[in-house]
Amino acid sequence: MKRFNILFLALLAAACVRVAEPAPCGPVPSERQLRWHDMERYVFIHFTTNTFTDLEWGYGNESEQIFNPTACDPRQWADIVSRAGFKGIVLTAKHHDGFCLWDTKYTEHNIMNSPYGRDLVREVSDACREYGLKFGIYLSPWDRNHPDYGTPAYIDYYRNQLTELLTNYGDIFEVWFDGANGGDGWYGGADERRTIDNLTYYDWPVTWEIVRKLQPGATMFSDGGPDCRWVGNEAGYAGETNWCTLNKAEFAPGHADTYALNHGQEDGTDWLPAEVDVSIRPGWFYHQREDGRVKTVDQLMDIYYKSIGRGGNLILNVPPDRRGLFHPTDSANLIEFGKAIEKEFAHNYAGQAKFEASNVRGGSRRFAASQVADNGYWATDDGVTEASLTASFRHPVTLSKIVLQEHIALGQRVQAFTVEAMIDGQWQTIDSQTTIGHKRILRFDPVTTSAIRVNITAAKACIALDNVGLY
Ligand code: FUL
Repeated sequence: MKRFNILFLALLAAACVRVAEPAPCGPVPSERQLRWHDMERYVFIHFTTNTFTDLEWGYGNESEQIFNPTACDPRQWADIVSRAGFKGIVLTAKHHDGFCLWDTKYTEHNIMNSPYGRDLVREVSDACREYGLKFGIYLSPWDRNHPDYGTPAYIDYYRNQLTELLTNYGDIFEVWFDGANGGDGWYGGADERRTIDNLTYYDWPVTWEIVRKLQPGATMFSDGGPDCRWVGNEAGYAGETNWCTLNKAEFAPGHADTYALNHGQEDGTDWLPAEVDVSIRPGWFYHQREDGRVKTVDQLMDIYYKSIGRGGNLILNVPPDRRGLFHPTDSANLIEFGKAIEKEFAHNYAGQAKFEASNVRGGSRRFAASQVADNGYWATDDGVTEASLTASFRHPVTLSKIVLQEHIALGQRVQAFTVEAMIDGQWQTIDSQTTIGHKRILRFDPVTTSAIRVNITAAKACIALDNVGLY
């Protein structure tokens, strides 16, 4: 008996010796960025005088009197957004026309002087909290209304506005810095041309410090980060190859190499993942003429797979109409989109599979999917950059989607992989891809199979996968 106890304890002790975690590979995400990755999808809301003038880029000479939504209800927006399973809202507190949706003390060109007369940033942030959503702001650097735009005085004005927004409306999860400045186009009510140098005028590092100080949890978006990057298009897709790393120093708001933004840079110096911004309508603002052109659930699902399914986050724009409500078609499609995502990922067959790997870091080759090896994820021994993970089923299952996630807390590693299915006793390749990152979803024609094999065929360092989902 005694002997048995000793043996048992020895075995237990051996089991408890933690296998050393893999060393980080290249740049790794900050805690803030990891939280951001987990948000995956949120809604953008474009609303300003443009909604009433039918423009996409207001000139800046609009009267405050035209901003007059008759039934504005941010609680309706938040209700629909949360019912669709989105995690937050980013509101255009000020678009390029310069009209401010909050009670700012720095300009009269604001909502308090409109017939609406209430602080909409306050109302939206309150509604977000009520519906369990995070709240973020967009503050356009380009301002076609402000008389000082183009001079250093405007930068002070911009920073003062930012300070108001970051101080008075609770926690902000994201601050969106748009790179658009209209080239050397017409700069507003004053009918003047004012050219700025995108690279030097805004002196971004100083502005970013304000965000860090006032809202340390907020992620900052721009063409060059510092926390997440533009994906290089407004059509709703990340590159099939999508690295979360980028040479940050080569990018700045308004200074974009769209190919690199779309694909990332494999050996980039910084963790700078892609955010995919796209509108549910052709325009960013509501136009009645586009009521028949709201993206369908199928189109939205396609965007889902090409954004979140390629390791990016999705910020989907849903613009309120002139009443200040989501249009019924937008609302219905958004909710159905949320339901479609839930339905497609309702049953994960990984739970009933037996997993086996060709290499497991410091240990046995067999493990449960739920506790993928020692550290809660599947990792291979140092130097092992090619390995296979096989999920076998007692009875064949029909699958059409595979979700893979890397343990990105330690960096992004996988450069190439294939997926095979055992069909009628033969392995058949069903897809061959490159990067994984935060999440990779592969869609394929349904296969009835008794086993699935994921072969990592190239990686920058040993493999570390967090999750395998089979649907
Ligand atoms: C662009 C802007 O010019 C559009 O109006 C919109 O705000 C989009 C999200 O970003 O750069």
